Amino acid sequence: VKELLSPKQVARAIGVSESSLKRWCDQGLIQAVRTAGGHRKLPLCDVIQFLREQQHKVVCPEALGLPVRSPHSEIGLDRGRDSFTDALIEGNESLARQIVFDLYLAKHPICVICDRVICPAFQEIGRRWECQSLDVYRERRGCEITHKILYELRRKQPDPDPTRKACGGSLEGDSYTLPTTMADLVVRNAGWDTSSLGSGIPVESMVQAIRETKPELFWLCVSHIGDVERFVHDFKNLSEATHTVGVAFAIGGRALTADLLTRIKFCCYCDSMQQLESFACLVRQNQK
Ligand code: B12
Repeated sequence: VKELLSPKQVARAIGVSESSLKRWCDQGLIQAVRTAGGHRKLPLCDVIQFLREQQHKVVCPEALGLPVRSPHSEIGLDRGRDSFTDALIEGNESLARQIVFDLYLAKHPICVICDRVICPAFQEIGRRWECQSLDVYRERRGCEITHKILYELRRKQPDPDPTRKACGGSLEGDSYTLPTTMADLVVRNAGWDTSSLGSGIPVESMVQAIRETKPELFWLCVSHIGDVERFVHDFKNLSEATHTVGVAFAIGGRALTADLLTRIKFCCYCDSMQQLESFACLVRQNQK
């Protein structure tokens, strides 16, 4: 169900008069729907799209249910990354959320926020954990916070085309959840109707998911491999299933070494969410 806002709420959020806003609706600059009583209502995802495209300042984000404007609004990606890292380590959920939404409203693509803010924050957390300067609970709490933010960003995306299905996840033994959640969001942002299968899925079940859902695009996240030979074997089954169903098969993740990549068959290897987004856009255009 789409979240709908009144022109008054949106006008307050962006600091313009209600009549200007209604005019923009009538000119088709912002999508509006009419209620049974004839009143205009604006879907939140379309309002956010409009604000990003027009680079419109949001003076009162709380009127849109977004985090209160922070002193971080103009921070840019590099400072955003450092502040986001600190916020995760401190467990400051509202600040972490503010930073991501400020960057998002400042028109940074979601895949760039993932690659240049969220992933480096976790690399830093991993580095500190490795040299024992950070307790593991801080890492786990950081993952929880990030998942909540990614889900919230997902809810703010426009409805995808229901005929373009994409799904993916990680295999048994690989318990990393952030990569597939991120891939889901990034591919969805490229217009696909995505559903992440989650992590740690036995290969037979993943093959079954491909046969039953018949996606056009499938992603496999590979962050951890316990037994390389078993992985190569499982991968072969998966690769055959994607081939039979005719699925564009994208893979990525830190455990895919150059050597391993020569032993497996796939359509596209991506080492970033930006590459995954480009691939998703390309497949969407080519398979119309
Ligand atoms: C969080 C975390 C965990 C959590 C994950 C929780 C969760 N719910 O996801 C848990 C607790 C599961 C965990 C466990 C382990 N971890 Co750990 N973990 C991390 C940490 C801090 C962050 C990883 C993460 O999710 N990053 C976010 C993702 C999205 O970023 P990324 O992996 O960098 O992805 C980039 C690209 O690879 C690409 N990408 C990734 N996946 C995909 C998928 C697709 C389809 C595409 C297109 C692209 C893509 O996009 C991203 C670029 O923007 C890293 C630190 C680090 N440097 O990465 C250590 C780290 C990876 N872990 C490590 C280790 C050792 C482990 C364990 C083996 C520990 C143990 N002894 O049990 C286990 C293995 C678990 C398993 N069997 O799967 C080491 C690995 C060392 C090595 N040489 O390989 C690291 C590097 C920590 C360290 N510095 O030592 N871990």
